[in-house]
Amino acid sequence: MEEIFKNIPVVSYEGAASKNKLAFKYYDANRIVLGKPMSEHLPFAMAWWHNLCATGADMFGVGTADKSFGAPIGTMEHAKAKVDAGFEFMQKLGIRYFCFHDVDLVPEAADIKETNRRLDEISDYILAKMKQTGVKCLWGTANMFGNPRYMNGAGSSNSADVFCFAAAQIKKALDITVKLGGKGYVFWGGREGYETLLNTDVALETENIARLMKMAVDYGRKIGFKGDFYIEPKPKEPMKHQYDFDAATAIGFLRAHGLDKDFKLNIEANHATLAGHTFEHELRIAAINGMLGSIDANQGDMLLGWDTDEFPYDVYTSTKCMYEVLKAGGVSGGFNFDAKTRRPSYTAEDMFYAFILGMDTFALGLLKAAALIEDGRIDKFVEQRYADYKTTEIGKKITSGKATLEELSAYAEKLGAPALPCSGRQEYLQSIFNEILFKN
Ligand code: XUL
Ligand code: CO
Repeated sequence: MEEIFKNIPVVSYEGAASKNKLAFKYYDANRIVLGKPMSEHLPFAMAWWHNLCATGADMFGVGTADKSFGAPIGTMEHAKAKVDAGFEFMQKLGIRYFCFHDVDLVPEAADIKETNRRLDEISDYILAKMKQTGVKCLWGTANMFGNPRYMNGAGSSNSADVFCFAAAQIKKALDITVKLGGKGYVFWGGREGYETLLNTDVALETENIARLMKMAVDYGRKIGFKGDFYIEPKPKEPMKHQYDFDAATAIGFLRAHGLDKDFKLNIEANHATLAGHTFEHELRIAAINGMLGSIDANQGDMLLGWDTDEFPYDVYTSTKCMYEVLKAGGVSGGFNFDAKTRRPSYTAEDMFYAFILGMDTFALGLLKAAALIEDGRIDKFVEQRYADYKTTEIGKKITSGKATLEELSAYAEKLGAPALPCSGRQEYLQSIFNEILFKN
């Protein structure tokens, strides 16, 4: 097999002092952090769509990057060239997982039977590469937003025929995910939402989405899928209102429809910020509800109100993310770089620099989050802040669920007026965060 990225060597760890552009400065796969190698804390994944398919095209212009990998675009030869490029890329970076949409893998044909045949062919080809390299599939999904038929959504479409087409695509994407041993299956409801209530039956649409998910669970379990289904919340874009607005909304939806045993969440940083939350907020909400499944690692731009899908470089945020992940005992899924190089970063080298940046940013985040936990001052502060509920009789009664309003009212009357709660000490805690972040 001819090498595709000829001028790129295998990327290895050289430490923070290295000036080698093609080396990791912080990601040291075998370094033990809190009892586990970095590579186990950080099961990184490559997104097929951004890395192997996207050319940097936007609403104002055609792509800048050449992703032909030496084959004519739109052919099965090209689909295979992408597999070759993807596996070489992952191996050179030590990336152990990939994620895909069905139509990232093959060009969609006019007839679904032919698309499915192509998917069978390409998945055989991918499977052979997986066996040779040990690279694994993190998750698969069906693209139910790109084709014009999904203009009103998939499960939420007003057309029953489109709904059936979505079901067919999910069935095949699940077949391929299971064939490739995927750990998860994602529902990102890109167009599962609406533009105006004037033409929308929200009750029917949301119930139909749940019906489609239930069918996916039933079929997946029937064919031996043991992994987690994920909802990937996002509040808007492409639709104005999307039903899976944020983690709390998605959890409520899953519970309301009895899907919470089979589903977890795939939390994406840039989706969190679009929802007006921080990444760490969404991770915390998922984690405390037992639903932290997987992570789409990227970042947005606070000056732009859309999903810019940038490679993560903000170490404050990656530290806060890893703090949540460590506290939650890790993720069952992984860290998929749902991120693309900027339009002017159009060369093959840029793809590598982007992953080096992302992997180093998360490695630093992991190291700093572990240091925050080992330092213990922040944890101790939080524990003391809520000490009432562990140490006082009345506090313990409240958390045991045995207190009544009458009793608490009598207690309050006896007290006359409560003392002010203790100081929140935000500035002091932030100074600890900085101290740890910038300490060598
Ligand atoms: C879109 C997005 C998707 C999902 C998979 O914003 O994040 O790429 O991750 O469909
Ligand atoms: Co995503």
